Parts: sequence; C-alpha cells; structure tokens
Amino acid sequence: MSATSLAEKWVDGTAGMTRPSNVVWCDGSKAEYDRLIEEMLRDGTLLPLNARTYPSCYLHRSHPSDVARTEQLTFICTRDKQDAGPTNNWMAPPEAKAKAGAYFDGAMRGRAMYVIPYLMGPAGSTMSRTGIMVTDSAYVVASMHIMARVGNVAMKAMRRDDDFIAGVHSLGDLSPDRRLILHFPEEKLIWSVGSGYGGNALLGKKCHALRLGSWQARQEGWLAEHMLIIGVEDPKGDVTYLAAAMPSASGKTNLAMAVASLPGWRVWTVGDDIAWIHVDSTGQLRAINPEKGFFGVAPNTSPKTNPNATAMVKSNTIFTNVALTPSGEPWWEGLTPQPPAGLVDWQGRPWRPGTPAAHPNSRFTVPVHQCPSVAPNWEEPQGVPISGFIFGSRRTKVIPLVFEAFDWTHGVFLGSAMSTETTAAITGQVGVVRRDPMAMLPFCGYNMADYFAHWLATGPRASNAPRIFRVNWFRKGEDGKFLWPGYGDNVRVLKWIVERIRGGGRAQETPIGWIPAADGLDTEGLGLSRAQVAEALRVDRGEWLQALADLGDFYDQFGSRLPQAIAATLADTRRKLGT
Ligand code: OXD
Ligand code: MN
Repeated sequence: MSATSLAEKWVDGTAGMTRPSNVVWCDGSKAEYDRLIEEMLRDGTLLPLNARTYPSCYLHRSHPSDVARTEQLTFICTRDKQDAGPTNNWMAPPEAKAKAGAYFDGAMRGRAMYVIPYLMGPAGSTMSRTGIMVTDSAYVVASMHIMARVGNVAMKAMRRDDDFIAGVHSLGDLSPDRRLILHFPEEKLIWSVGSGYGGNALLGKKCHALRLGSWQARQEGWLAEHMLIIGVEDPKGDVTYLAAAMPSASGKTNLAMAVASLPGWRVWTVGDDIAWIHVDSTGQLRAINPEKGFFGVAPNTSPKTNPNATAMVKSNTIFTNVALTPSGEPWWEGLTPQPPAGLVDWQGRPWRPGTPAAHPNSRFTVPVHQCPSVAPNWEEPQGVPISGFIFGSRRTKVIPLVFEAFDWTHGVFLGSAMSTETTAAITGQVGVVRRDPMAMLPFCGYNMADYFAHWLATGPRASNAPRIFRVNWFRKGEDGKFLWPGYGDNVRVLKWIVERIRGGGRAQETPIGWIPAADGLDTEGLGLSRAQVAEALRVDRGEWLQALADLGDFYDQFGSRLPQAIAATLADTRRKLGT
C-alpha cells in the first residue's frame, strides 16, 4: 500500500465519523494561506489590523472559555495505566474513544474538513517527523501554516507508509464539558475536540512534538523536550549551543531571543519552545527545533523585555486575544507603560481600567524567520551541537539564580526536582507552586519515572555529555522585589555557563552544586551590591531541606519505578545539607 493510500484511508474513516460537507487537502502554499485569511476576514474569525503599521497581521478573538491549555481534560490513553504514570490523566483507550467519539460524531456537518500533512523539523533531516491532522477550523490551518512545514514536504519525509502521527481535531461546540485532548501513543493517534486554543488544537505542537514525541523518543533513543535552543556567541565569535527547559510563560521566549547587555555577546535563536535531541554517530548531542513558528505569550513583551519579538510581530502575525487600539493596532499589558486611550479589550468590549485589556495568555503566532536574532543555521538538517542544558523555573524562594550540577546524574536529579509557580498558560489558579520536572509535567507522554531513567541513560551515550545547569530569574528578596534584573542581563548568567562549559568560570562547591564564586558573575555596570548578588545566589539549608521533603513525597508516587540513582541523589543531597 502506498503512503498516500494509507493516509487517505485513515482520512476517509475520519470523515465517516465527523461527516464534513467536503474534504480539503492542504498544500501549504501562500495562495492557500491567503485564501484562508480572506475567508476568515469575511466570516469574522479574523479582524484586520492596521495595514500600514502591522501589514498582514490579524486579530482572532477566541471563545472566552477557550483561552489556555486545559490539563484536566488532557489524557494519555495507554492500554496499561502504569505506562501513563501517576502524573498524567489516564483513560482506557476504548472508553476514551467512546466518550470523544460521541463528541466527534457528525461534528463537522456543514463545515469543511481540512487535511493538513505537516512536517515537524527541517526538510531533509533524519530527526524530522511527519504528522497528518484533520480539522474543521480555518484558524488552526492558518496557524499550522506558520508553526509547521505543511504539504508535500511532509508526505515526502515519511520513511514507511504508516510513518505519521494521525491527529483529529474538531472545534465541536467549544463547550468545556464536551472537550477532550486525548493521546493514544500505541496507535500514534491524537484526538482533540471542543477547543480551538493553540496548545490544544495545533496538534503538531504539544500533542505531537512533546507527548507522542516523547513516547517515540524513548522507543527510538532520542529526547523530545520542552526546551528553547540558543547559540551564545562570545566576543571572539565562538558560539556555544544550549537547550533550556522552562515552564510555560516563564520567560522562555524572552531568553530565546535575548539581546545581551554585555558588549560583544550575542544570543542566536534556534527555537523557543521545543527541542528534539539525538546523539549522533560521533556521540555528540544535536538538537533541532521541530517548529517553524513561535506561538508566544504577548503580555509583558515590550521593546525593553524582548525587542526582537516586538520587532518580529510587526508583520505576518496572527494575534489571539490581545486588545485593540482605535488605530487598529494590537496592544497588551506591558507593551507601552500606559494603555492607549480608547482601547477595546480581548473580548471586543470597551476596556475598563482594572480589568485585563489583553487576556494574560494572549498570543502571537509568527514565522521563526522573522525573528531578527534567528540563527543562520536554525534549519540545519543535522541540528546544532548541544554543550549545555539549563533547567529554569519560576520560584520566588529557595532556588538560587544559577548553579551547576556535579555531573550528569546529579543534573538529571536537579531537572526532576524542578517545581514552579503556575502561570496563565494553563486554565486554573495562577501562582501556586507545583512540581514540574524538566518543565515536562504537562507534556511527558509516558510514566515520568521511565522518563527520568531515559534521561539517565542518555548522558553516558554521549562522548562528551553536556553540562547541566539550574537557573531561577524570579527569586525575590525580603522586600518582595526581584533580586536579579533579568531579560538582557540574563546573558551575564549565560556567560558564566559558557565559561564553565569551556573549563573556566569561577565557582564554589555547595551541597546542591557549583555556585558562581563571589566574583564569578559579570555584574559590571549593573549597580547591584555584592550583598544582593550573594542573596540571589544563597543556598538556604532550611528552605532546601523542606523542599527536599516535598520532593521525596512527589517521588514516592512512582514506587519502585523511580530510578535508584534519583533516590540515591536525593538522599545524598539531604545528607550534605546536614540531616
Ligand atoms: C506553550 C505552553 O504554549 O507551554 O508553549 O503552554
Ligand atoms: Mn511551551
């Protein structure tokens, strides 16, 4: 059977369930994108923005109850519940299919069903993978055009006739009561119904590239990670590539395109959200960005916090749930110090001060190549060589600004120990501390204990395993103010990391890892006192012991599946801290 015919057969079966009025195979062309935009401008799905200052930019307003990922409605549907593990919602595949099948039944009646063959990763890369998704949302098709490589390029990349992840998406009736995001890793299948929100509906992104991707990665011996990829260039012109895991809406896009505050230093952007990482035949870890666009959080993006993003969203961008100025420009909190007069809020109503103008999880969708800091080699099929991993989270307490793991196993432990304060990227309470190992809690498609084991096994396969670092830009002092300025000054931390990787960088040993020595960080011109830097880097034994007790409880749920090396490293750290 040819590749096309197996895909066609699956598409026919899906149409039999959803019963669209017609089926449209997408080719990924500009003409197709333009047609979709026209159609959405006509039916009000998109509003035009100021054609002079924001050419080819549009605003989409979503249903007010469909604005973020809904983790409580997201399931891993494996035959054996243990394979999904205790950190995932699980449903037995037959039950999941029966439930969602009822929502999908005839859901596309009167609408077109678009078939989108898409490639995650650069054309010509052995690391890239194909997906074929269907959807009844033109907004999803246009967004997929920006976020993935759509059309024949995807079909051509298939290695076998069944070498694709199949995804079914329908807006359904957009009711949260009839919304499910289901993953069937054993069948390479995704079913998503009842949401048009990017993280739930652009199936190439979280569903394929992370949840099913991580499952495939474990089987095939690679890593699918919630990580940005950057090249850090020093004043001599040498570039060191790093991959960094950070929870949603915690400054990942800002770091991915940071403008260095240090003369001669520069950050090159390869990706801002997902990294697929392989050990090559020489033992070098290499990463590709499987995506072709950014789906970034708008609020707080400004010429100060992220000048590159502010510049790149000035054309060919789809905005979702931002506010609108009287001159037809997008606006969000933080873009300018004062809100412009006459704002219309994200729901299309006159803005009332004291209420959000843009939704806190409002987004921009924009092609990667528009980023002024895009790395010249960002689409290199063999990927970029990774020399260091960074695990970063949002913690007002406990976690120092930066420290380095003693070795690979200790670094995996530090990643597994990550916790963070929640943000508006997920539906639910904002600002509560939750465990988020490697920033993968919502995205690991299998038992997280097995995921830790997979990480532990990957380092020794590398001829020169990357160094592992932990960062936290969000620590606050007694006065409730951030201890570190963040943004472009984070490059000062990257400088220390690069120095450490190259065998330099002054550091002192502590029970939790290597911390920059008093003069280790380049703080010249920052105006920070020595005491403030010391406070940002301080290891508080009491806070740590409490945090490690909580970590122990988290690990307990994995039972005997938790790798022994992780349990041993926890015990070792406790002992060093003086219990
Ligand atoms: C994202 C997320 O959209 O992590 O990248 O929620
Ligand atoms: Mn993300």
